[in-house]
Amino acid sequence: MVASLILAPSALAGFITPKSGGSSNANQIDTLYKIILYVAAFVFVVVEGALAYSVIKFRARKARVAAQIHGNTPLEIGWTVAAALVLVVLTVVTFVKLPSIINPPNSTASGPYLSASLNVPTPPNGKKLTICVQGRQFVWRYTYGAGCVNNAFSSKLPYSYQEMYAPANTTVVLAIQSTDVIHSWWVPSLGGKVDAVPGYTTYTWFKAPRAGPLYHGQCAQLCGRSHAAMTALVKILSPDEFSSWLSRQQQTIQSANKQVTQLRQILTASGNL
Ligand SMILES: [Cu+2]
Repeated sequence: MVASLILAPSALAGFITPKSGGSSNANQIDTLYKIILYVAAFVFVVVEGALAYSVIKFRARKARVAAQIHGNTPLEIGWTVAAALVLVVLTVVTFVKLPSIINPPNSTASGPYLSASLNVPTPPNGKKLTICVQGRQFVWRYTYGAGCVNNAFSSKLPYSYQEMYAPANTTVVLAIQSTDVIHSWWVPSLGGKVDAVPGYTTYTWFKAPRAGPLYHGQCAQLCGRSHAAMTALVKILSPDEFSSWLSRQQQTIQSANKQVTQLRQILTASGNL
């Protein structure tokens, strides 16, 4: 019963293999992982099987003297070449798969997200949405829009904390930074795990195939006492829903700022500030 549960592929999915489904790079990482896992499992079974067979079949018995064999050239060449071939195949497969993991694909959504850059990963058609991810003890902050790395405050870009909103079918490039210690951005279903390092900007991307899902993530670098509380959520919306969410968010921030300004004026006037 337990064995059949363990052997069922669905029970294994996401347990000993990477999560996937939220973005094509996550799927490619998952596929590559499985290819290597299955090849390694096959080698393990063959080697351990031969070992177990030999240990049992040729075990010490009374009044029996074991044949002393020294060296077997064909066998030794055989397992050296076989091991080398396995490595060559895995290397080739890995390098064939790598571009689809590293390079962002084209956006399919016709959003107004066009931004060019020299050092940021950019899909071939140039259409992408840039979101800055800023780690700090102990929360993630997301700033939306091109220029979020340098001009987030002067451009008054909309932002949110902890829960990121992103459009489906759009290549979303994340520029990842930290304001204090090293954090690590990791939403398993969306692919790459990337460190947020103070003083540097690192990058990853995702392209969600459909609107609706809510993906869970967790800071993957021990960053202090409340590291465990540093979770992340990514909600995928349709491009239209995303646009209206973004303008709503901008209005909410503006009116909150207005209230703070008013409160400050009242407190200053009454001598309480
Ligand atoms: Cu952290």
